[in-house]
Amino acid sequence: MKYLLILVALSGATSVYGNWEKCIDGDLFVIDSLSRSWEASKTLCSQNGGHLAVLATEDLTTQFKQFLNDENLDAHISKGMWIGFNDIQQEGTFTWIDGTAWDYTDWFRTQPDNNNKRDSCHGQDCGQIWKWPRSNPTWQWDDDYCFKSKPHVCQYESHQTCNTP
Ligand SMILES: [Ca+2]
Ligand SMILES: [Ca+2]
Repeated sequence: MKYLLILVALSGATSVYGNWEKCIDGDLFVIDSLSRSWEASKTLCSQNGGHLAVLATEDLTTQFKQFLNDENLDAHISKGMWIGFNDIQQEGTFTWIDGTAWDYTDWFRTQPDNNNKRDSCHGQDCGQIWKWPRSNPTWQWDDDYCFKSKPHVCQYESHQTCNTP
């Protein structure tokens, strides 16, 4: 009985928050609006057979932003979503978690700033796609505190959903 109640609670959470899915170039991108730390988001994606989204090219990024706009995600994702890069290893040197070459960037004009007001030891080391200012969403990159809780985007490469004839 207790187990059943947990299931009910979980399904309730799904309807309150929500997921959005889109196939781009054969990969499935899934936005989970439930807030978690960057590390917890990374773990969740890999547990499900994917990884945090690697938006490593302009073409992919353009298609991904089109998806955000088509789904009107401004209304659901208030501050930003974790994606798959960080500069945890070496401050100022950002890398994609899957080893993809770092040869395209889409930073918001004031970023990355490694703001350290809330973490003087590490500063901001984890990547998000972000809309700022709120009145004119840009959906560009920002470095933020890895401990902060926010939605995230998982990427599932060559996913069956996207490759069924
Ligand atoms: Ca940093
Ligand atoms: Ca920042």
